[in-house]
Amino acid sequence: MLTRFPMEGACMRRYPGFDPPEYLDWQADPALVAEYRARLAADPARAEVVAALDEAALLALYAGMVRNRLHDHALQRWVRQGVISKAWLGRGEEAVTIGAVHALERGRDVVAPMIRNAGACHELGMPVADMLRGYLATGDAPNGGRDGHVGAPELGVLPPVSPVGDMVPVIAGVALAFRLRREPRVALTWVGDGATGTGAFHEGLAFASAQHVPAIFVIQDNQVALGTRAQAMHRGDFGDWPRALGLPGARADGNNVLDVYAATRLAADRVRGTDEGPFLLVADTFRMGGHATHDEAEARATFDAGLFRTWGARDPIGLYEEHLVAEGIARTRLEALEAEVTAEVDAAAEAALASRTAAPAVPEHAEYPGFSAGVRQPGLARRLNA
Ligand SMILES: Cc1ncc(C[n+]2csc(CCOP(=O)(O)OP(=O)(O)O)c2C)c(N)n1
Ligand SMILES: [Mg+2]
Repeated sequence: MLTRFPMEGACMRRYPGFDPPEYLDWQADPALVAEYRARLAADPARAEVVAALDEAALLALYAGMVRNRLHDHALQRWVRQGVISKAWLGRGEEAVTIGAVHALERGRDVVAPMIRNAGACHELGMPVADMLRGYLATGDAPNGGRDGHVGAPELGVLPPVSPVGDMVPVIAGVALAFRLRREPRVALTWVGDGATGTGAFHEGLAFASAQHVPAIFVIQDNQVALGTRAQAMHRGDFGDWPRALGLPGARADGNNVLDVYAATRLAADRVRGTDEGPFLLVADTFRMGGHATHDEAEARATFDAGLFRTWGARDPIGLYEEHLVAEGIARTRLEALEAEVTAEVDAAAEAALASRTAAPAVPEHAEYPGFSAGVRQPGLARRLNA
């Protein structure tokens, strides 16, 4: 039985020590709930997409965001316990990942998440235990324990890479293949506000644009990159970029899962099987913590506390709960679903930990033919380190 932290007007359990302080005693601000619901009614095309969602689909979006947050809590717990040294979280940005992924066709479309979009993996079918095994680098992790980046190409999820922006040209290529083969499939990747400054982003987008590929690029504008505020990196507004680039585009409230869902679905409908793409979607949100678990305090010291307050009040899970309740879904229904997902993630964490003894890391997995042989050349390692 779950012990529930302050419950009045909120559903999801809050976790002192893991949740950002702004989420701990989260109470819905009626004005923000009204704004959230008004946003969904404002655009008739998006409203129609949302209206077509049945209760099961609405609840799946809820479960997906809760799963995403609890996956992050599991990682935070391990960092605290010294099981792993650090983790990258998607806290406060769950709606951008979950809304976009649910709008795609599972088993057909392909996504390339950033590490902050880990929720894409579990929502496209990767067991949470496998995602966690990736962090533990066990021999049975999806990538054999090679590093912390896991994906499942067979499920349509490419593994993330460290160089930010690099998945833009990759996804452009995937989408080009779809177009050349005349397959009605869509490829999507998220790009951070910081990563929009890379050459890879601009080159990839220019290529995708010239080739009219069926891709969606989501600028996930969480307003910060490492310890730098977006204004220090950019002038102007991302909302102007689609027009500047001559591309179809739109803006979504990145803390409103249904708005992201509808915007992505409309974008996918537009580029699927046509030469209208690519589509550039700008999603506004905020990183409710550090770049990763190691610099939470630094982020708090660097960025204005008002930002955390403003965006903390817009917790994408809390606001969605209020919307669902206003739509007639009982809080007890949401609580039961949350309990189910909590049990699922707890069991996944246990299973992943068990892999450390059942399937320890395999040193040979760290070797790549050619490259590893090269590094073993006499003197090369010393020269590389020089
Ligand atoms: C090409 C490249 N340059 C620099 C880095 C170092 N780096 C890692 S994350 C990061 C900031 C990314 O910010 P943003 O794109 O806004 O994504 P966010 O972390 O906010 O999700 C940087 C500069 C990198 N990984 N790759
Ligand atoms: Mg950013």
